[in-house]
Amino acid sequence: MPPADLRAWIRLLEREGELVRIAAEVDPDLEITEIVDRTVKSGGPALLFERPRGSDHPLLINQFGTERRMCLAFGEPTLDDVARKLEDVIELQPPQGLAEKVRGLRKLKSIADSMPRSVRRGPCQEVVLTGDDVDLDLLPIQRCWPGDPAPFVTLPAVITRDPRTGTRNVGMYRMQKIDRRSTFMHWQIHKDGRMDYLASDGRLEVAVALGLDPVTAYSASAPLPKHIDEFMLAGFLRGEAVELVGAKTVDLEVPANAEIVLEGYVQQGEVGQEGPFGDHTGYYTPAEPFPVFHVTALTMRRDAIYPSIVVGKPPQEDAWLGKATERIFLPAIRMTVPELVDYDLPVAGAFHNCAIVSIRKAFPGHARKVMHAVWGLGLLSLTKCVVVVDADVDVHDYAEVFFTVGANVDPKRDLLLSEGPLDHLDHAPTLQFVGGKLGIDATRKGPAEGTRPWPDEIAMSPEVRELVDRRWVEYGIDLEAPMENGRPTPRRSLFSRAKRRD
Ligand SMILES: Cc1cc2nc3c(=O)[nH]c(=O)nc-3n(C[C@H](O)[C@H](O)[C@H](O)COP(=O)(O)O)c2cc1C
Ligand SMILES: [Mn+2]
Repeated sequence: MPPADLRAWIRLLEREGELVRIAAEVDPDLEITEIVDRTVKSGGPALLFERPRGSDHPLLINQFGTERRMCLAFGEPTLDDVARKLEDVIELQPPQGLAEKVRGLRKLKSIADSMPRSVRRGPCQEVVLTGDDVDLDLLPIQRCWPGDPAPFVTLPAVITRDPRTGTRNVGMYRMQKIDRRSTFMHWQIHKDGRMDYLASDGRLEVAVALGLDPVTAYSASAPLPKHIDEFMLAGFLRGEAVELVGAKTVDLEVPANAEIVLEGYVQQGEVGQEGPFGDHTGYYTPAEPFPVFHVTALTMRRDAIYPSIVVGKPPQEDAWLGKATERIFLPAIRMTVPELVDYDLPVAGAFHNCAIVSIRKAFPGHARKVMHAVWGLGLLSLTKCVVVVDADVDVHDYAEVFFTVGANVDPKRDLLLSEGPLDHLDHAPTLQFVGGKLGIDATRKGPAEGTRPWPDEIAMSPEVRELVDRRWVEYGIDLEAPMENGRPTPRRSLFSRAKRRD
């Protein structure tokens, strides 16, 4: 079972040798970033800074920084196992026999049990500061990069409600500190929180939860369709409903187990210049207008722990939050694109720059159909470059993908230049938000698509592979790289491979 709250998570990390406590006083102004950057890039542990300068609250960072910790957070051996849990309910079919009916009911119950549950009290409200007592200076908010003009809250779960439908949304949107009682709210143009803001008749109440159990924290970053409550996904993935308690000064509910909660509101038309910010693109996002978030209450546990994350030139800690989404959403994508076998969003591509997709190709033009499907799917629609390969290519093995693109592509015939919406943070297009897209069809073609017959790829016969496997010791050749399916495992660069589906 995944950890119930941030403290249970910290205990688990400690038991697993995955956390280091730093007793020395360290400055949240830049110094922590440099420490974390080095730690993340060498696959190091989560860090609990016990004495961040200027604050009584410890700061937790790099909790998500490796695949192993991400799997510990979800309580599953691999991220594909997390995805399989969802696949099970997504693919629920009318049951046949009695045994299947019982299994089906159990699955339906797991969905019903995922709905958030209201409770009367929560540790997140042990301390309640309202009005003039609200003071963001109490928290060790990090200034991450030298060009950042102020400290930024970087790991928040921002809770809003759609004024028309009443549906809750939870998003992870960074918040630049303005003063003791206000921040900016950086919901980008394609995000659900911003839709709620635009739908409001002036003022929109907002609550921000900080320091959650890791699955609920992850769920804030999950790109669910607008009408689905991210806390429901969290409840499902945790196997236990998220418990919510009524906020003190706004009509919203917040996770009872949070370390810290900020309550308040944004007002339409009240915007200021947010940024620049050293962003996950590896560049500074220039200053842009975003709404001001007024904090009406700061509630917290008595000895609250403040969670943070640093983004920047990839790979950074957010790589594994992105990889979790890549894996967890595969079954959902397959619902609409069933020919899709697997996909990979390279960390170095900052997730929106490139998608590698493998398909079971069944008809001429099929690769192009899938490119358009990707460009029509949720936030994947912002993908700048889509590479399509056949089902037998391992999309997580970038050397194999590069080989396939080089070998199978006639640039004149196989590149599709299109256009459409692009990521808010993409600085390359001439206009912000919209620009060119590239599709690369690296599948095998043939006469049906108007080309010469396609040659066969070279492969040794299975009998000879088995023979050599059997006799290997006899030859006395000591190879360093272990064999995998009869060939040496390719050397993979950092983060190039999330675990392959079985
Ligand atoms: C560490 C981290 C920081 C993020 N910061 C922002 C941000 O400042 N603004 C934003 O719009 N999205 C940001 N995102 C991405 C959103 O959280 C993500 O797109 C999510 O789907 C938004 O929720 P929504 O789909 O309900 O709008 C961030 C993601 C992570 C992992
Ligand atoms: Mn959403």
